[in-house]
Amino acid sequence: MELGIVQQDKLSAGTTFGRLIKQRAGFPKRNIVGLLLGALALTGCNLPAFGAFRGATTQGQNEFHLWQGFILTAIVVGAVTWGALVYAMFRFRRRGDQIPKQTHSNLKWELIYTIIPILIVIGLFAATYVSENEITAVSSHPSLRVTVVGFQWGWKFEYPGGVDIVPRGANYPTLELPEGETTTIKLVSNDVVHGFYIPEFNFSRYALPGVTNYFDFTPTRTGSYVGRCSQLCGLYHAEMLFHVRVVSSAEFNNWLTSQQQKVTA
Ligand SMILES: [Cu+2]
Repeated sequence: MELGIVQQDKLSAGTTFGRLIKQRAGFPKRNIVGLLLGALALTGCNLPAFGAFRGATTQGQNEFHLWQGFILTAIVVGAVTWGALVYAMFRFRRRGDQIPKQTHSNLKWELIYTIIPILIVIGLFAATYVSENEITAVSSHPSLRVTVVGFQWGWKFEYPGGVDIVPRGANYPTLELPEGETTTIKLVSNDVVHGFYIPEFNFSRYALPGVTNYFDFTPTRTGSYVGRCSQLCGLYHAEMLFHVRVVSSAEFNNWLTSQQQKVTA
């Protein structure tokens, strides 16, 4: 009996903290949701990039928003999971030698923790499906068509009018693109598999021998970007660099005209 009293004391001491937690748990959930939404609204469009490029093309920005959505979902899932874990650790910690109330299964909660993850996966899948379709869509009337040829070890950019931009000595070739206009890229390889990768466009595509790939770039801001080969393709793979230069439409037309005149001259 005495042992029972001791246990009772231990229990009552333990429950003080439990009551505290209970009181805290009584903090209206609406307030927490409100706080989270408020924080999100305050940050607005300036949500962190979570390590990705924000994208210098409409396609790249689309990809970036998909990335943000995935990371935010992961943060919420992580917060809920870790929150539940830590709460359970303190709320239901061992308070004495008494065996706690034995419970078995809870249909409501089991349904909730089965259905919510399934809905999250469906949501992520749907968002990916929609975004990827938009990113890989090829315009039927692009402003410009450029053929990109990957070869061991360099890149060749073929513009209309017989303009070929190729590596010259130690100079990497530059892919010129007009800002705000859609360029369709036709990507091929002359020999082995190469990876046509422009990090700031959030875009990479294999250049495969015997396969022709098409995709669009619609640059949203002028500037210079780095391009590289993302597939180990042989001895001088590391030399497969190129520049990307996005200029205004007028500047681009001047450049292309002058290059075309050089061809005919
Ligand atoms: Cu390569």
